[in-house]
Amino acid sequence: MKTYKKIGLAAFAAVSIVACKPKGTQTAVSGDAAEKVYVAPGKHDEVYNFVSGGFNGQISVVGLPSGRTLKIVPVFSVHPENGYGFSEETKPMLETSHGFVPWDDQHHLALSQTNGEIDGRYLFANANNTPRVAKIDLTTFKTTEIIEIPNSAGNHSSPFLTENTEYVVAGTRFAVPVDGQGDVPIESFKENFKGYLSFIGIGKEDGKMDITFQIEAPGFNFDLSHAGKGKSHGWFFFSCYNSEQANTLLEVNASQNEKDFIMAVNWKKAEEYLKAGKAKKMAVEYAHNTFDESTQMAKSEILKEVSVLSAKELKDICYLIPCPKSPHGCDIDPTGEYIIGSGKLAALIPVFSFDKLMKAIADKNFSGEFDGIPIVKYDAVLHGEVQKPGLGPLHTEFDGKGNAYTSMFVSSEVVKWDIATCKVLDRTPTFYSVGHLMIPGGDTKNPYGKYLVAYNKITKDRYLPTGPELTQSAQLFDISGDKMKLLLDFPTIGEPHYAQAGPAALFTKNQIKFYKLEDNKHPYATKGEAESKVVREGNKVHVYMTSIRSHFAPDNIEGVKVGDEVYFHVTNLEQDWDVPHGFAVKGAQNAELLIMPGETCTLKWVPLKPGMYPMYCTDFCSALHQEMQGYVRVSPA
Ligand code: CUK
Ligand code: CUA
Repeated sequence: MKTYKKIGLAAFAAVSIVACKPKGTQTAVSGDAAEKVYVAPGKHDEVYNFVSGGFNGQISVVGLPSGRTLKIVPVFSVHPENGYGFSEETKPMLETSHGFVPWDDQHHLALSQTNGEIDGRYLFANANNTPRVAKIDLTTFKTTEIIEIPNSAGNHSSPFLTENTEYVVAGTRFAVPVDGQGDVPIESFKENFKGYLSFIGIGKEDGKMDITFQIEAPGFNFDLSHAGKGKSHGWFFFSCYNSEQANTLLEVNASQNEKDFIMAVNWKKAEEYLKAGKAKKMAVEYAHNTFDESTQMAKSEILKEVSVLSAKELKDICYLIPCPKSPHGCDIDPTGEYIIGSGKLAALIPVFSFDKLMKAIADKNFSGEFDGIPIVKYDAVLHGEVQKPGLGPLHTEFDGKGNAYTSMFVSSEVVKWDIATCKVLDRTPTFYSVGHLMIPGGDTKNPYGKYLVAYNKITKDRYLPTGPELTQSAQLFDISGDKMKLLLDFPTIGEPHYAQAGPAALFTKNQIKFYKLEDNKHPYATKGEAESKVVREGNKVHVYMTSIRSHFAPDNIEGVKVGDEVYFHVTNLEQDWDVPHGFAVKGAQNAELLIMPGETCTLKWVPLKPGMYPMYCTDFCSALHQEMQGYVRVSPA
């Protein structure tokens, strides 16, 4: 760290590409680590950790402190293991205005909150590539809703939520021309490219997502954000930068401000303007996909309009706080007073004060404006700067005891500092190049504390090699004492970015163990073997099929012809926890089905050649599982 001051910006940029191994650091595993992470056979973990899958597109559920993977929740990528995106019921979940998009890049997660605390109801997730936000129902761990974000490209600044889950918010990563008007010269950035922030309202009772309004801001690229809480409830804070040179920044005191900001957004004020009819209706196209738990069918609708408020015209909903050098993370402490911007290339971490921001806005203590948005003076809103925190600050979380923890990507470490004094208290190496870090409840009003998990970008020598691609990984630290202590390394599914976590009891209390057969309103449900049948409608063949330990009904099917569209609607008649049945047929173009007790799932198959096609249950369900099979005879057309 000694040489830190002497590294010029150019050198800094170079090291930021290749992360360095922390110096002089042995693997300092805590002496009592084994005891602290050991969860005895048959015992449950203390915490649920929901981890983003990055380019894997899914979310994994990990128990802490053991690091055991409990489940992969399919969200934005098809998942052959349980037929997500392959079954007729779930295909509509992956529809977009660009058609069926069966993959995405999933980075950030947000657990629903009530009064600023995790309430265990929903988990929200973003898709970066084709901009979407998903909702996972935590009673079933199923993705039940996906909404596409119009006027947006790269949905990285998302999802972030307000303290009562009034809104889930998504900012565009790429400034873009509005939807439908994208065929313009790239040179016309200044006139045509805008940065949109989407406020997705969450229904109080049904949890349904609806894009209540968008705010049209200048051509910024938005990065991470967090909502205000407590005293700052009603505000949102986004880190942002303007990668193009087209702007009106010349009026600004350039040395300090450069071109990077935290944008403070007064969303309560925006709501007032919306109510007062100040929004314009804009024609757009975006998909809204919902999974109906009673029929167990998803449907996809294309919506065609969105309400847009202009930050420039309305003047007092957006303000810019200068923030040095490519801010990435933007985090709000549990009290709602401190706003922490992490400039990836900055040599310090600025901490802004919400009270000072309010005063600066009231006093119009501005240094200029950027495309109509006032810029408050850096010094007027600064609480303090954390000096020499390390290299490459990215993300900050909190323990609720007045401490902040920031990930340092370039110097591969986590740094603990005191929010009041901005003094560094402790630092610990990570292996290697930590991106996000996460403390259970660490972005809420009431952090659970105790653990910190670092999600690392590179593992190099930490695990058994597996060819050119090595596992991604997380590291668990004990933060209950003054010093952070390394407890455990554990591999992750895909590339982990952000994660969320909370005490297990918040989630276990709501679990649904199976679906009640009597409540199954699926149009092709078969509620008893006596009702099983094969129905032909033109070239469509509907097989109303049941599964129960250990047979299918019907299990021998004749009368199917080459080129028919065969739909196997399989209802699992079991009414007990943890008894799924699988279903697969030879040559089927889709994946298998994995049908939960009381559920109906549908596999579509178009046989291309005459012959005898075996089908079978893929999930070992009883001693007679291997007998759970049948035949489909396919005759020439
Ligand atoms: S990003 Cu991954 S390290 Cu997409 Cu939140 Cu900061
Ligand atoms: Cu049902 Cu194996």
